[in-house]
Amino acid sequence: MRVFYPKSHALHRPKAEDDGKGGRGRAYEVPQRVHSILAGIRSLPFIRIVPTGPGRLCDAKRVHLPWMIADIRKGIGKGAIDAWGEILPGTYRAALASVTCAVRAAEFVAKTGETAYALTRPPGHHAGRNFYGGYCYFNNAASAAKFLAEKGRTAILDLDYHMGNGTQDIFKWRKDILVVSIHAETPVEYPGEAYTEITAPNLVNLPLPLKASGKLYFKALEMALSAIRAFHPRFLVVSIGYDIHCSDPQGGFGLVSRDFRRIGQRLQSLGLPTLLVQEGGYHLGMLGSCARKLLIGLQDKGKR
Ligand code: OKP
Ligand code: ZN
Repeated sequence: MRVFYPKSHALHRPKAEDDGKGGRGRAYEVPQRVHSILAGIRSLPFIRIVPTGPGRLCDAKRVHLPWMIADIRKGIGKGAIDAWGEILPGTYRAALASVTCAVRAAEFVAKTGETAYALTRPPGHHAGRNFYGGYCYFNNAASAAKFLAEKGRTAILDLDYHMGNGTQDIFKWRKDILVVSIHAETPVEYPGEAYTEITAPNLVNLPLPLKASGKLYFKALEMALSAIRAFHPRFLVVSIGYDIHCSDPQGGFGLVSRDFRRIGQRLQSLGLPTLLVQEGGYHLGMLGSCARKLLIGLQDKGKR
């Protein structure tokens, strides 16, 4: 299994963020997230970690309108849909490196048929064709999926706690890309009412109540896997967010660390060339073990 991460992700280094109550609080989407995940998986014998270099404009252009890319590059901020799309001096370069990291990992998956993990940061699934926000600027998973869809039908499974409204905006109504998403019900949770209820024949939304139990979660996961099998894809892209862990400060279903191994096993059971793309997950002390268990589960050949 190959793990890619953008060398320059730390150019995007928010210190504080809107606390949703009219004030400022500590930033959650920080460089330490990548370091925590790398520390958790580094000793796995079956992975090779590959840092990726500067971003390529073409990777953002695959899924975003030119004005939106320029908006972020110049720091204008017109495309931001909320307070969590702040553009800092290093944001554009980090976000572009992040989307290219995902596409490079997709190139590896297409070439080898093996599994790859793109440790992208900043994340991407709230970025749509012409908008961004929720810590996201360019949609890493969507750009990678679009690349893969040129080679064959591609299913995206979004397992982040928050609904991937950007990914759904980009791919709604496409016949060759399926988007299945398990998330905490909006409008209660981010992204809120304005971005919920995207309906199209190729979108399968499986909203769960806040604090849904592990039992309910794995039921939803089985439904998601059925929908993916019925689509007969050639590739699988998984938007993974460790904010589904019960102790995450921004989310939390009733999942504990060992559940990530089972998630990995269930994903592996599809038998598809798979690309994992990092989205959320904000408990810095928990990210490493979640990632480690997920990758071990993906490697459990033939289990479950
Ligand atoms: C990004 B990802 C509201 C806080 C909202 C923004 C959440 C962005 C989540 N009290 N914070 O999907 O993990
Ligand atoms: Zn999230």
